[in-house]
Order: sequence, then C-alpha cells, then structure tokens
Amino acid sequence: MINNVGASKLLQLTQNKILILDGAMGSLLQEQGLAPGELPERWCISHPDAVEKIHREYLLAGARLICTNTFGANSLKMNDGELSAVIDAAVGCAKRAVASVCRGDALVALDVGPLGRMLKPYGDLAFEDAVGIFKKTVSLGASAGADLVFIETMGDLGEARAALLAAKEVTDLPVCVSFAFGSDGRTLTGSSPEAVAATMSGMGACAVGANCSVGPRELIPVAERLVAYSDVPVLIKPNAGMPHTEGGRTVYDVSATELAECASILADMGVIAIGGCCGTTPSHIAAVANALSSFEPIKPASSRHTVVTSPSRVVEFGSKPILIGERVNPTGKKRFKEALREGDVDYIVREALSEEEAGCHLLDVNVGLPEIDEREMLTRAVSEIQAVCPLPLVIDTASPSAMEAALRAYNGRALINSVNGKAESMAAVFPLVKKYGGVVICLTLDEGGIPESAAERIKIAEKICEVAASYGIPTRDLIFDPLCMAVSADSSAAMQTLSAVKMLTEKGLYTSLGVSNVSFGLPDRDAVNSTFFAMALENGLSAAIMNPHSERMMATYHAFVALSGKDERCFDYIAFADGRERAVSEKPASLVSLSYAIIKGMKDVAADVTDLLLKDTPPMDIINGEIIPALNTVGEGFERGEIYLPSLLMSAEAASAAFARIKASVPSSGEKTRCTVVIATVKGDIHDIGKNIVRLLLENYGFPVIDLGKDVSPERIVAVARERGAAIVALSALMTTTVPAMAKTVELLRKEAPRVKIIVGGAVLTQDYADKIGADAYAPDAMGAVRYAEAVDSETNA
Ligand code: B1M
Repeated sequence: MINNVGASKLLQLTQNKILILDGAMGSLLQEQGLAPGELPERWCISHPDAVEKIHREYLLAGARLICTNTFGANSLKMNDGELSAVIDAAVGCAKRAVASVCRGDALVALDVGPLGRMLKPYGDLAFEDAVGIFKKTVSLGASAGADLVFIETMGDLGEARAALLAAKEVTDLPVCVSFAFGSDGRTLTGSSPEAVAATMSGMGACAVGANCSVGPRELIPVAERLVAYSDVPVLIKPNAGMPHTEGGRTVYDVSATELAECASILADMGVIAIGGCCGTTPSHIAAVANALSSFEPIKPASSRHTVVTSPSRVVEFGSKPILIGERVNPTGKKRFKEALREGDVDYIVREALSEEEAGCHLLDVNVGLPEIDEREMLTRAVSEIQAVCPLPLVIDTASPSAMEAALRAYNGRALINSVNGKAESMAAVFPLVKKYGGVVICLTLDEGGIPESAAERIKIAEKICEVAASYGIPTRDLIFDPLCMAVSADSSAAMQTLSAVKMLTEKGLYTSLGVSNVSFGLPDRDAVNSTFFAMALENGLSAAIMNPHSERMMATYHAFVALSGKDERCFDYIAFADGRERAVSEKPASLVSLSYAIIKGMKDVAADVTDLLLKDTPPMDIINGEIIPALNTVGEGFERGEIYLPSLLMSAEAASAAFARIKASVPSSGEKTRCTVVIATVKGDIHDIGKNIVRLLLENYGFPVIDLGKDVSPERIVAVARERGAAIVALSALMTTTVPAMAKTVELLRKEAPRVKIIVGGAVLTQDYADKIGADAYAPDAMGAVRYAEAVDSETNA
C-alpha cells in the first residue's frame, strides 16, 4: 500500500502538467562556501538558511518536487545521532521553503544517494547490510515528514534493489528510483535502461528515471527506452554536461536554453517529470518550467514487454522462442546430488556456465534435495551463478520460503518457476511476485490434478489470470506451462499438450514447456524430444526448458528459427552449424584452463587450477601464457563494451587468486643482499596485478622490495624512498589518465631524491613516454625491470 497523501499529491501534480523537479544542490552550496571534502548534508544544521534559500529559488523557478539535502546521509558516513539530526533538519529546510513559496503545494522528497561502497561479490558490503543502512535513512526521513523517497544516481542495480526494498519495508511512502547512465547508455555496472525499468517498476517503484549521467542530450535515447519498458512514470534529471575546470573553477557547458530544448523533447516522448542535476541552477529549472508550461503530459502506458533480466542482460518473450537450460537440477544426476550434499557450488556454477556456452538464453536453477537446506543452497547458487554468468535466471523451487530468499538475493527481474492453479500455491507465490517483481511460470493444474483435455487446462489458465490480476500482476507477466506428460504412458498426451499450447498462443498468452518429459520411459529420447520440440514450436511455444547440450535439440531450434523467418539471412543458423566449443566447464576443475577460469571470474577454480599447473609448469610460463592473455581478453571485451565492470572485477579477483598461489609456491631467495627497491602503482590508479608480478620477480632475484601498494601519492613515494635509502623507485601505471601522476612523481623524485634511479612500466607506458617524463628506464615486462635493477645494483656495488 502506498501512502495516500504523497501518492495522491504526486498524481495530482502530474495530472495536467509536466512535474518540474529541482536542480543541483551541492554545486550551489560550494558557491556559497562549502569546502572541498566537507559533507554538504551537515549544512542542513550549520547553515540551514543557505539550504532553505536554494530550495526556495528552485520553487520560485517552478519546481514542484524538491529533494532534501540528504544525498550522502547514511550511517556509513555519520553516527546515528548526527544522521537523525541532519535528516530532520534537511526535511525541515525543504518543508519551510515549500510553505513559504507555494503554500505547501509542492512535494518534499527524501533524497537517498548510493552508499559509496560496492556490494558483494564485487565489493565488500553484504546486500542485507545495505538494506539495513537504507532502512535507517528512510525511516528517519519518513518520521521527519518527507512526502516521498527519491533514490537517485544509482550505478548498481543491486544497490538500487537494496534501497527500494528497504524503503518499501519501512514506509508506505511512494518511492522513485533514478540511475546514472554512462555514454554507452548503461549504468556503471552495465545495466541497460530496459533492465532497470523492468526491475524497478516490477518491484513497486512509483517512478523510475535517469539523473546526472553525461548530459541532457545523451539521456534522450535512455529516456525513450525507460518509457518503453516501464509500467510507471519516468522522470529525468540530467546534469549540465560533464564538468571541466577553468582557472581552478568547475565549469559545466550546458546552458539553460539547451536544457529546456532537451526537456521539450523528453516531454514529447512521454517523460512526466523533468529537472536537473550537477551543474544546473535555478535559471536552468526556470527555463525548463517555462518551456514546458503548456505541455500536457502523455499518460504513462503500461509496458507491453514481458522481460526477465539480469543486471546486464534482458531477455524478452515474444520475438524468438527462448531456450531455458535445464541442467542446474539434481533430478537423475548422481554427481549433481553429491555436489549439493558437499556444498560444492563451484560444480553448480560450472554446469551453469556450460549451458551459457551452449547457447541458452535463461538458466533454470533448481537445487531441491530433501536432505539439504534448500533455502540456503538456492540463495547461494543464485548469488554465485550471478557473480560470473550474465544470463537471467529462473528460480525453480516448490518451497515458498526458498523462493523468497532466492528472489531477495536475485539481482534483476527473475522468471519464477512456478505457481499453479491451486489456491494455496497462488496465495503463497503471487505476493512474492508482487513484492520482488518477476515473470512467473503458471502450471495448468489445480486441486483436481492435471486435466486430461487441453480445454480444461485453458480454464485453469484463465482462473490463474484472474487471481493474478487481483494481486495487481498483469497477464503479460504470466507464462503458461500446459504440462508435458510421457507419451509412453498415454499416447494422446503429446497431442493434448500441443493443442493447449496452440489455444494459449491464440489467446495471446506466452507458453513454456519442460519438453524432455515427453520421452520419459522411451529409448533414444533425443529423437522424441527434438521432434516434439519442433511440433511445439510450430504451435507457438514461447519458451522451452531443455538440455542445451543435446545437438539435436539445438539443431531443431536453430533450424526452426531460420525456417520461420526469424533469423535474418540465416546468420544464427550458419554460426550454429559452423560449430562452437561447448561444455568446457562440464569438465572437472582439473581440466578447466586457467585462462578460462580467469575470463569467467571463477576465483576458487582459478586457484585450484594454478596449484595443478604449478606441478609441471614454471611460474613465469603460467603468468605469461595464461594470466596475462586472459586479462587481455577481458580488457578487450570491456573496451568493446561487451563485458561490464562487475565481470572485470571478478576476473581481476580470479587472477589475483591464481597469482597468490604462484607467489606462495616460489621459494624465498634467502638473504637479500642487493639494493633496495621501492615499488608502487601511482596516484589515482588501482591496477596492481602487474606491479605485484614485478615485485615477485625482483624479490626472487634477491632485491629487498618495499611495496607501497596502489594509488600512492608522489609525496609518499618520495618520502619512503628517502627514508629507506632506496636505490631504485619502480613505478607502475595502467591508464592514460594516471600517467600524469607518474610524471609528477618523477619530477618530485628528481627534486627531492636526485640519486634514486627510476624505472617505469605498465600497459600504457612506452619508451618514448618514459624518456619524455625523465625516467631512467622503461621495462615492457617484469623481467625487463629485473634486468635494469641488476644493472643498477652492479653499478652501486662496483
Ligand atoms: Co581496469 N582498465 N579499470 N581494472 N583493467 C584497463 C587498464 C583498461 C586498458 C581496460 C580497457 O578499457 N581495455 C582501461 C584503461 C584504459 C586507458 O586508460 N587506456 C581500464 C579502465 C578504464 C578501468 C576503470 C576506469 C574502469 C571503470 O571503473 N569504469 C577502473 C579504474 C580504476 C582506477 O584505477 N582508478 C578499472 C578497474 C579495474 C579493476 C579493479 C576491475 C581491475 C584491476 C584489479 C587489480 O589490478 N587489482 C582491472 C583490470 C584487471 C584491467 C585489465 C583487464 C587487466 C590489467 C592487468 O592486470 N593486466 C586492463 C586491460 C589490459 O591491460 N588488458 C584494464 C595484467 C598485468 C600483468 O599486466 O599491469 O600491464 P600489466 O603489467 C605487465 C607489464 O605492463 C609490466 O609487467 C607486467 C607483467 O608483464 N609492468 C611493469 C607493469 N608495471 C610495471 C612496472 C615496471 C616494469 C614493468 O617497472 C616499474
């Protein structure tokens, strides 16, 4: 239930007009003297008049929804007492401004920004801890009198889910959720507008949107996609372009006129609330309000799309049939059952990855085994598969408690398997679909069992649609499984199922079948399955739960798609027929290559495979032949926009795990008698894998190495080099944006420690650049660094 006052006011404010939102707060506070590094939220207490004045200016400019100055107000940044005082004061400032400028006729939204820490598995913050932190902020905002909650500038879908769930669990205020998108049209962790719109609106946000990002023009295509895939209104708050510095001042290039032009385009495409973000001012908002004063908002239509998503992948029902991998399931699999009993999630993850490689679109995850804690195992399996596999998942369980735990952990909008026509099943599953969002597979059986005839199964489907609607779940999000029975037991079984698929399709409903059931008890099951699969596809089947490792099933699918005109110039069929490598990860850990484990981000497997390799492969061969090429592959995929930051992080973790095993296996070279080396990755750069390799090799050649780590300032490097009497400083940089910090470090060393020799390296470095910044030497690889250190050492000792 949504708070009536806030929700009805929101509805009223968007009824006949585009709702005007406010603009930047932080940049205006800086103009009034907020010092760099000072928390802007504290100004609600120390300078309430300044904060209130900014709110008033936005209201006078035409804003009718303003955000409190609480972007960073959370318990990671301040203690409970201060948090409560700041939020109280912030809501007070905004409320007073609304009362004085427009006699209460505007909404005050509690502004909630990201926590500034990555969630597990990419960072160290547990999902439920994030939920707890957001809950604290939101309950304080609700008690202070905010009219709604505005979660903004989210870069990670998982964090946005945590914030939205928290808000819904502690208050009935309406909640808007807005994301920051990069120039590639994706969030920091790789989510598309479709993924965030479907996930957030499915979870009950009252509006979704985009804010900040890279400028208003760049947000136009993002807004179009949000509007198409959202069931709720879309709001946009762009920044005034990307900031740059001029004469020590931060400058934004987008003028008020340009923002207003973009606002008109956004309103034309169905955005109902528009404001500004960083760099915008009351004059920007006045220009937007002026441009939109006579605009009638386009009534938001429900999304027509049935989608399931992971953070980075959206799969839509209705165009091509969808393949759902059935292999993550213990039924009839001895090894899988053993893995479940032993808690061997790596095995399950490899099974999932092998299905991804075989060409599935979605993966069914079922870990039901009577003797294990299914709730715990399903949650673990879902989280660990999601950490390395981009495919959206199908949460498959008969236990409502396991379903809820897995849906809570699932990052995105899942396909839920399943509900059926029994009152008990619908009462248990539909509230979960409503709370966590999702598309649900509906089995056409009820208290009377599985009806024999197709017509009776359709009746159950109709009943399910009605009950789902009473929970507010649209028919669009129901996928009907008319149940596939063994043809060996009943010769009419297959035909009844096919006719049910046809009837459901004719009613405009989507269907799914566990196709392999049809051949139960028969020899050469693949022949029966693939023929039945072709027949079902011809009758309109939308999705099949099947074995993607069956060549016949896959060939049937690709041939069907090509023959039905859904494969432009048969490209997909030709690619399929040309053959692909498959099932690599079905092999035991010992047979998975290290580079594969790194590319897929499988940390534990990478460590285990490294141990095996170390038995007969020299460490440097492992580094040069497996670790570096794998990281290059990942880096290239990242550059092409094919993989996103979370995968890069997982691969880096896997590479580091492999490297740690190599390091542990290399015997110490004994007494260190050579000259001392100080090594660091330069300021602003957190890449340290290459630097660690250089350190390992130097130590192995007898050099005492003082490792200052990554992101190290020139001042610290110089201070330590002087203090420890280092003969050599070794600097690493991996990004074009951080080589200037290397130049600065060299400059400072020349001034403060002129006798120290400087060697530089890292992927972006060249001999030319090393010469230009005045380094003594450049090494393209770790061995080059050792050779140079040896030369310096013999000179020093000569
Ligand atoms: Co990032 N990253 N990354 N990244 N990352 C690169 C470097 C990038 C080229 C990827 C790409 O777009 N193709 C790109 C930089 C583009 C550019 O500036 N030209 C990039 C980017 C953009 C980013 C972020 C900005 C991404 C984001 O957040 N949007 C972000 C930056 C954060 C920051 O630093 N402020 C970021 C983050 C990360 C991770 C944290 C996820 C992770 C690093 C984890 C870690 O290091 N602990 C990561 C990774 C893994 C990479 C790639 C894929 C691999 C780097 C690596 O470890 N290579 C990388 C793409 C690539 O290089 N193929 C990429 C293996 C390593 C052994 O090689 O370090 O070159 P390297 O070391 C070699 C030699 O160069 C030499 O010896 C080593 C062994 O032969 N060497 C020296 C190195 N230092 C030496 C010093 C010496 C001598 C030799 O003497 C002193």
